[in-house]
Amino acid sequence: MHQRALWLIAAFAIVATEAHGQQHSNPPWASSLMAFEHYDSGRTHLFERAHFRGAFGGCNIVEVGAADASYPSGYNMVYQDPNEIFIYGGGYGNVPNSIGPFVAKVDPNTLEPIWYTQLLVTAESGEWNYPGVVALMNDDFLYVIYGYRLARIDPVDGSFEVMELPTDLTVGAENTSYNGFDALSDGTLIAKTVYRSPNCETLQGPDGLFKCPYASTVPSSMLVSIDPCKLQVLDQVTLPEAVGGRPTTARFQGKDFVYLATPTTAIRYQIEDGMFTLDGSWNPGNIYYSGQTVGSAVAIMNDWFVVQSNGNPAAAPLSVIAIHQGNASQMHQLQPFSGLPVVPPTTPGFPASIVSWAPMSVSVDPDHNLIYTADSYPSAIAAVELTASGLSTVWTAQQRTTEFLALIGPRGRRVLVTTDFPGQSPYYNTTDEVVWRNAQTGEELARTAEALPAMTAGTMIQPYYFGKVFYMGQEGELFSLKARPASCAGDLDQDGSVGGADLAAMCSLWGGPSDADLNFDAQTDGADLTMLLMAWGPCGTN
Ligand SMILES: [Ca+2]
Ligand SMILES: [Ca+2]
Repeated sequence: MHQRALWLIAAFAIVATEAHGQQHSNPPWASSLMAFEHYDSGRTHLFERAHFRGAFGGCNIVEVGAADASYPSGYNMVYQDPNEIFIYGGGYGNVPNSIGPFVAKVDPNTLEPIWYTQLLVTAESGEWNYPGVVALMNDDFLYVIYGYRLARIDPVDGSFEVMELPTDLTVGAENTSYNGFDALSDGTLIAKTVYRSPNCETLQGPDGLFKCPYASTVPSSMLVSIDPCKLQVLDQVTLPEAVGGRPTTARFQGKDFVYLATPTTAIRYQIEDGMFTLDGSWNPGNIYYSGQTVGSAVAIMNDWFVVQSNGNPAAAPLSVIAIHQGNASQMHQLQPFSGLPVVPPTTPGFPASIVSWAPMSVSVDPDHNLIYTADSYPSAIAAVELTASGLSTVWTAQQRTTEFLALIGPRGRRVLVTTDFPGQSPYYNTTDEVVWRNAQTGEELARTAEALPAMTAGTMIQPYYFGKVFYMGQEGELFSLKARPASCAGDLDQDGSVGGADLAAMCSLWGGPSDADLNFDAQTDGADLTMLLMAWGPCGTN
């Protein structure tokens, strides 16, 4: 009896840890599964505490729950814990119903808004409506950047204070937008502008960049540092060139840096007491091949700066580029898709010479020195390994996405989740499927059975607790998705059979939403117990 009790306690402990996660420290972000768009300041997109609850090497199905409420052009979500979740959106001014930036607190079970704060109606203000970001910091406030403003929001009721950020006088405030921010561990926010040409003021959202014939004539981007406590700008510098990708910060050898890919090279600034100093000693020279375009946001993988080229449509295949933070002359490059045929998807407005477009940035797994890359034109994604001798391709798979690649799960059980729209044109796809892949091998593990209304290009599947992810449709749809074994819904500890450990785990999670909510109704109750008992025994036999 005593032994059995201990065994049950052990089973409870394992499942409880998986269900709720330990409190991981990730300053300056709140300690949660997702407090920032890419979890950490290094933009790894690695969400270790989100789990894939399907089977590796088995048949999985995807359960879909849909919201009645509408959250137009959702960009990202952040969580304090499984019950306190928030969504930012409205920033794709070219999408129907996106009237301006909003943040909402969402009931995780019904997906209804608890509060909904419309920060600005850009149709009334006459401003460029372009996506920013929301983050939850370890001072327990939500910070959202949008246009040329930063708001600090009280997560309890959605009330907010707002500050205006520096704007460019030549294009005007109405054409200045800060596309996201990053932060140092002490909380200092780092943000950067993009500009819409005043000749393209009729174009909203990303159209203001991708469809504007004057997009290359805008001023060089501005980099600012902000004290979030005082809502004060600490420093501002003009970058050497216009930069599209969002800034990425890293602490290396005791110093704080911000890294950016420019249209010709990679640069970094050291940041001390909020002040920027361009570090000219770190200069990799030209990092692109002929025909390539500017890299998107940088990811930091251990000692390495990692970026992929072709953030804008390009006439040469994409490169993955790794540069050592300690010595910029140590650089590796690989074109993982250069051998693949490109059947031009005829994206309206893109020249016929285009063979590559990758609006997302890389994702990285620092535990395995693996880099995940995607290109919407050859319609492929890949895993690339960084070793002492350079970069090499581990696997490639046919998949067409314009989204970031979310990497979920603990070490040894990593899964890559992103969208796929086979046969459709990038930027103009009307539907998306969602695909889960074994991140080690590329093997497809699960896929939504039916196509969902399209996401906006350049967003990401949002990992959540309990094996779920959230999917934000561009016109306001919000779905929760959960992959699970087709024939073995009750195998909670994933040992290949449904038995006493799974029953014990379910009892420990009884009540609300949990990993043991097998029928996906946000309650762990008798209906789930019935499903578990019906599946009793080795997987695949019931
Ligand atoms: Ca089991
Ligand atoms: Ca249930």
